[in-house]
This record gives sequence, C-alpha cells and structure tokens, in this order.
Amino acid sequence: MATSIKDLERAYSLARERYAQLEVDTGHVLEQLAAVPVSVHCWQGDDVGGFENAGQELGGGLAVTGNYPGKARTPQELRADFEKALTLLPGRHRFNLHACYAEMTGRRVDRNALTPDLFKNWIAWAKSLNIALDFNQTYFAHPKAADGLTLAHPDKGIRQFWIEHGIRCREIGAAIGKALGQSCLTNLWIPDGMKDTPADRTAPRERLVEALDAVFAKRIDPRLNVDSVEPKLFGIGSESYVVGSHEFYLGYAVSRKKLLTLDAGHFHPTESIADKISSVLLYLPQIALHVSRGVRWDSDHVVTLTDELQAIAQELVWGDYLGRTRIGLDYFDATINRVAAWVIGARNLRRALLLAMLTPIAALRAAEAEGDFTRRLALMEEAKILPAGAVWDYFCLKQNVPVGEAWLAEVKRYEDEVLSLR
Ligand code: RNT
Ligand code: ZN
Repeated sequence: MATSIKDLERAYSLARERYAQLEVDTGHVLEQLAAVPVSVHCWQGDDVGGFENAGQELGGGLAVTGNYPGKARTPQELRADFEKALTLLPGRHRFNLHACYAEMTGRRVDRNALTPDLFKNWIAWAKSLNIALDFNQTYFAHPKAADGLTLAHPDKGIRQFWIEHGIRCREIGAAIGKALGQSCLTNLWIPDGMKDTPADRTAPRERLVEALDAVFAKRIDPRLNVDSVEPKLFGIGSESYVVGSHEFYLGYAVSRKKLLTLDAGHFHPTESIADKISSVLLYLPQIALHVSRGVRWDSDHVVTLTDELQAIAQELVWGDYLGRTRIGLDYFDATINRVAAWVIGARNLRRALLLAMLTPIAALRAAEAEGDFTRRLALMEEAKILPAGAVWDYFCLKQNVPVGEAWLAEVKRYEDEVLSLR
C-alpha cells in the first residue's frame, strides 16, 4: 500500500527539523532542486536509431545491446514515450536531439543539407510542453563515416561534407533557440580514431582543428545557440588513438571560447570527471556534462546512484557551478524498458543533486579551514544517512510525480497499453 500523504508530510517535517539542526534549509533546497534543468537524451528511447531509415549500422564505436520490445519507431512514438517519462520526473527538463532524428517527408535529405524545417515538429512539440531543446551533430551511422573518420578524414571531400553538416546543425540549433526562446546547446562529438598504433598522431589533429574552425566560423548569438565539443579517450575500433582527445578539446575550447562536454564514460575507468569540473571552470565560463555510467569501458549504462554520480553532483552544488553547467544525460540500454531507463537515470541524477544540496557543507568547509580533517571526515560520513529519503519523497509529492517506486506501475501500465502493441 502506498504511504499516505499525511505520513509523507510527517516524515518530511521530522527530516526538516533534523536538517535545520545542521543549518540546512530544506525548503530552500526543494526550490533550488526543482529549478535545475536536466537535458534528457532522445536516443535512449530508440537505441540511437534516428529516423533516416538509411539502413546504415550505428558504427562510430557506439554499441547498443539488447532487444527489449516496444522501442519507438517513429518520431510520434518517441515523443509519446518521452511525454510519459516526463510525467514521472520531478523538476525541469530539456530534450536533447541528434541530427539523425530529422523528420524527412518523402525526399531524403543528406546530412550536409539538413535544415530547421526538418525539426519543426520537434520544435512545435517542445513548445507545447514548454520545454527547451538541445541538439547534436550526428557524425556516425552514415556511409561517409563508415571508416570511422569524419572531420579528420584524409579525404578533403569527406571532410568538407562533414564540415557542412556541422554548420547546418549550428543553424538548426540557432533556429531551435530562437523558436523556443531558450538557447540551444549544440554538442559536437566525432568518432575519429584508430584501432591500432598510428604512425602519425599529428596530421589528423591538425586537420581536425582546421575543420572545427570552419564549422564554427560563423558567429551565432549565444542567446540562440552555444557550441560544445566532447572529448573521448577511446572507443570500440579506436582503442589506440582518438583524434579528439581531452587535451585536444580542452585546448580547443579554451582558445576558441567553446563549451567542453565532459562525458563520465570517456576517461580511464578510475578517472572521474568530478575532479575536472573545478579546474576546467577556471578557464571556461561554461561547461556541459554527459552524465553516464561506464562499466569497465565507455559502456553508457543507465545512470545509478553511484559514488561517482554523487561526486559529480557534489562538485556542481558545493562549488556553486550549477549556473555554469549544462547538465545532460547520455546512456542507452536496450535490455530494459526504455521509458524506465530514462526515468531511473534522470531521477537518480536529481537525487544525487538533492543529496549534495542537503549536505551541511558549511560545517564541512569550516572543519577543513581549521585543518580538522577528522571532523571533516566524520561529518561527511554522518551526512550520508541523514533522512534525505523523506525529503526526496516530499519533493516528488510536491512536484506531482509518483513517490518512491510507484512510478514503475505507471511505466508497466504504459507498456501493457502502448509499448507491447508495437
Ligand atoms: C559517444 C558520445 C556521444 C554519444 C551521443 C549519441 O561516445 O558519448 O555523446 O553518446 O552523441
Ligand atoms: Zn557523450
């Protein structure tokens, strides 16, 4: 039986008092938490399929495993699925599209010729839901990316094709931002790399800088669109060398005033992006995050409430970086219900932010300033099991979304009534 509203309120009231003793104002936390926008990635809904129907395999080192029934096959289905997810998610959300989700009507338009009107249904839908959109160039699942090289390709014609794609996508980003009145983040990730030891690591990087400069040549009003570049350490088929590495893009972003997208799965397995945030933000006004979960490699598992996720949230909250970070999710799991995958990951991200906001950070910092590391560690550990669950439940209640695992019954119902009929 579900907990009654009265019980939820009672539990919250006790929790509020407990946190007040630690000088944490839960009322303020709830307001702050609701306001953080999280950009949810469209591609969990259909296994990074998109709607070009070109029969091209995903490629680019991206791999989605699983064949759970009911995946979205059309833009209408994808939109309906995400609308369902939104009813189960507390707080503000954006929707993050990829260029390969263009809606072609009849005639197929290639990537170098995409125009904003191919996204007009997405824009109208976003408007009707009062959510903002983000965007991504799609440098994979295309014959001209079949050898895993795009903007760094040795062939000038192929490079030019992908430069044009990059330019078109920024224009689409700007059109989205204009139509929705909220600046769109257009994120650029390319798969370019080599499976085995390269003989020349320099030339592809020189070509990439030149190509990126061509993509970004036109100035776009940041109120309409901002650009971000996403580094990676290695991928499937690019184990030995990735052209757009962390150092490559960090230098690029700083020198060209672009955002840098830190993806949690794009580094050595024991390396955390949490520690990078405060360094990178010394040199860049803004960054973007792809919150993901690597398991042994960049496997893009559904985001769970790990220590790493909490470390990321702590940095954002404790470092006061929320206003300078465009938070997005990036994972794809086809072995479970895809709507549930969205809900689990997005709720976990916000839960991690809540935990960080509820930590008595002033006391921790005071202990640190006094050099009292015993106290810092002791308080940090005690803080971990303060009654945050009661605050989370109350937050969901106030946000009109299911409390606790009750959301799962909603997803199951949707599966029975909609997904299983596909
Ligand atoms: C790939 C990058 C990239 C993609 C999406 C689909 O390693 O993480 O962000 O996951 O663009
Ligand atoms: Zn990513």
